[in-house]
Amino acid sequence: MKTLVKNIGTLVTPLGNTARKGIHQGETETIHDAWILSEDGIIKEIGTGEFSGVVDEVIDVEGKLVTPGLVDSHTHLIFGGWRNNEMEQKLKGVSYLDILASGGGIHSTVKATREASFEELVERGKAALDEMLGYGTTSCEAKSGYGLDSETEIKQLEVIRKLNEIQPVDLVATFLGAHALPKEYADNREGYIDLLCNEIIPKVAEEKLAEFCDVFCEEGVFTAEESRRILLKGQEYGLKSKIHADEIYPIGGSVVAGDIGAVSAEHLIVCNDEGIEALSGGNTIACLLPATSHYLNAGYAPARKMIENNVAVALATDYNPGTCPCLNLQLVMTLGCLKYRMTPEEVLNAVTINGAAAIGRADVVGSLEEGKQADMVIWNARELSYICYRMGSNLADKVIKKGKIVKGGRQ
Ligand code: IZC
Ligand code: ZN
Repeated sequence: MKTLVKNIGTLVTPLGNTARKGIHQGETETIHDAWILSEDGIIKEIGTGEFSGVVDEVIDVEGKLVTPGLVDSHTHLIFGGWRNNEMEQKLKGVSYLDILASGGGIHSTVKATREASFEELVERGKAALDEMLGYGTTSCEAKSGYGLDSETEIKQLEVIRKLNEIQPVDLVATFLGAHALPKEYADNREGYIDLLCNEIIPKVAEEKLAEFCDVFCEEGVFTAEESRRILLKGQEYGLKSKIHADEIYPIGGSVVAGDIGAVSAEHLIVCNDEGIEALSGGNTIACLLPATSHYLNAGYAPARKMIENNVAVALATDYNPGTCPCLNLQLVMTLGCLKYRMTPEEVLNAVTINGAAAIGRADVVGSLEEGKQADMVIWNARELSYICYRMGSNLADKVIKKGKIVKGGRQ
């Protein structure tokens, strides 16, 4: 099946199979009057002017802007129940960590997720992915972490596997059993960490249910040393590392990330110079989540400083029921410009090739080049800067996944 996307007014894409950092963070290729030929979902050729040849399907984009499909590299996609009932507490000034310590927050989502059936979680995840696709997200990371027991963690990961089979967005699974200390283990931290290391991680690896292992390294949650131990155990079993680091307190998560060669460190709102140096030394991608800063009324990660220090920056939604119930990666792009002072080109790379690198898919997606998947967004825009500028609107006109229109137009 050959598909031609033609009349592309402007094509903007990063190039290559690796994360772009430092002075390369904002380098993009721009081609005017372009076309893209794909066959069976893979890009065969990109050219300009008239295309001559025979194809099975032609998608005329009428002079619009085209970019790679967006990659959301940090989401807590699978959960039962919302937490809007915590809004009042939040508005009265009760902090995120205090809500968690008093048994709410993650614990309330754990309760709802344990109670939810497999089918319910599939339905909820599918609805969320459908909304994401509408905003232009064609690949996405999805974490467990609302089970905190073997059965429910595995249930979440199996839901991710199922979703990968039944809808168009490509998912990459991350095991986040170390998201909080479950209530049953409140007096037995070691017991839970042993359970993770000796039972659940081996099982997740054996059943190939996740590619990454993640830990919430935070004051009152898991310490830097505990995080290191859990992530190294994951590595022993072939799970690459991610870490929630420096979100609220800088307790050493970014240093652990650099030390153990984590693929990415997430949040980094309060990352200090030592943390930035560790990330840069370890080739770890900084996965920044500005919509969460906005939602928590917190500060913003030092993105410019990271770019200056040769740390690759990815941007993601952090979609979750507590600190960011938002699926719109376009809004994240706007915040990336306004709050991190990143340029539209730096932001585009952060939500395409760098996001893809953060989830181990930079050889498959994240740029529009021969040999990569034909995942793209046709924008109701002529220029890249317009997408970042029009805060809050959905500017995705059509979304193409593996050469087929999956949102907008004829599906
Ligand atoms: O459900 O609160 N930060 N984990 C770490 C989260 C936010 C998600 C949640
Ligand atoms: Zn998160």
